[in-house]
Amino acid sequence: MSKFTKRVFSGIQPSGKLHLGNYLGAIQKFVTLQEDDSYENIYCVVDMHAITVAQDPKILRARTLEVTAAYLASGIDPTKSIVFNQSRVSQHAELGWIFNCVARLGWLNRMTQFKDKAGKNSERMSVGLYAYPNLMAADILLYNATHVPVGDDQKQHLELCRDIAQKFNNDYAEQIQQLGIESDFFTQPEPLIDFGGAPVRVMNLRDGTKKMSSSAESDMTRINMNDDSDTLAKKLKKAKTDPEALPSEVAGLAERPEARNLISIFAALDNSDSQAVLNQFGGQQFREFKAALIELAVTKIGPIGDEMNRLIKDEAHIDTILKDGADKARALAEPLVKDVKKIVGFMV
Ligand code: AQP
Repeated sequence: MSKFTKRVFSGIQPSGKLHLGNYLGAIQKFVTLQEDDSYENIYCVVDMHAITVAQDPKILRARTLEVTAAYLASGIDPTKSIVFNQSRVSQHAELGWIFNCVARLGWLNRMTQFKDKAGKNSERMSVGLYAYPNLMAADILLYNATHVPVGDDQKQHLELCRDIAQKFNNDYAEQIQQLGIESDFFTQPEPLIDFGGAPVRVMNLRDGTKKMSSSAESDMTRINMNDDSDTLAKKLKKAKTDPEALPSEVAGLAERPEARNLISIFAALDNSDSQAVLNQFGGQQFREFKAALIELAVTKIGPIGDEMNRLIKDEAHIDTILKDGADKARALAEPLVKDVKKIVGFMV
């Protein structure tokens, strides 16, 4: 009997530079959860998702090492959490295919991330990018995860994952029972989106209406986790603001996306909330606030970036961690997929 009552799964794609959105929306939460003994934590580098868009194989390897280094440098401890890369555990692909046959086209047609990424070129996009949420559901349900820490942008995919779990449980209720399983086969996972003071969504530094993202062309739109202190300071100094002084109440940020973003970044880095930050800086000009934000960001993110850069140089060490993690993940995934195969009627 496992000592854990809850199981966490989450992942990050090795598809671009890791930024502050990935840190505050995901990695910082992973570290918090790891400290809670009731959770068993599984953190994946989801390399199979990274090939859904055009990619360079030489860079994919480097990015996989970089995401792993970011996990470790942020405080994820491979002796406490399972850390591995997705493609090493083939059960992700097997369950992903079965879910392609469970999910409905109408469900996927509603996914806004595909629409955002494909734009007007949807005909030219890979089938993989379209079916991405089915593989994401497989990633989570393969471990019957109870909780999934993600940024707000992933909420819709999480809902689809829950729909897939429910449809599978319903469609195969009889076979599940025949296997001697009394309850639902797949657990409905709960998203963990807004906790620990993290902002719901970290926005682009040059346009507060867009999310901070690795695919934005200009590097000035984001803070990379391994930016050095000078770069970090330069980007925050140049971050877009407006001419007004900072308000004293959160309501005063409603029509001011850039101000709201910088305040919520400060709050997340400081483990506080936006109102507490405004209590301190309300009425002041951006220049004073930005100086404090730069100091805080350099203190919090600077050491993580330095440690990432140090770890990346030791490829063998990182690869050993990923291999060991994959062995542990496979031990959990293999029996589950075997049961799924029996349930759908495959000869195993
Ligand atoms: N801006 C963000 N604010 C809060 N959370 C964010 N996440 C990403 N961007 C933000 C969270 O980071 C985790 C990993 O994300 P991913 O690897 O699946 O990539 P993504 O969401 O596609 O991130 P990018 O950098 O924005 O990539 P592109 O540019 O390709 O869209 C997730 O938990 C996500 O919520």
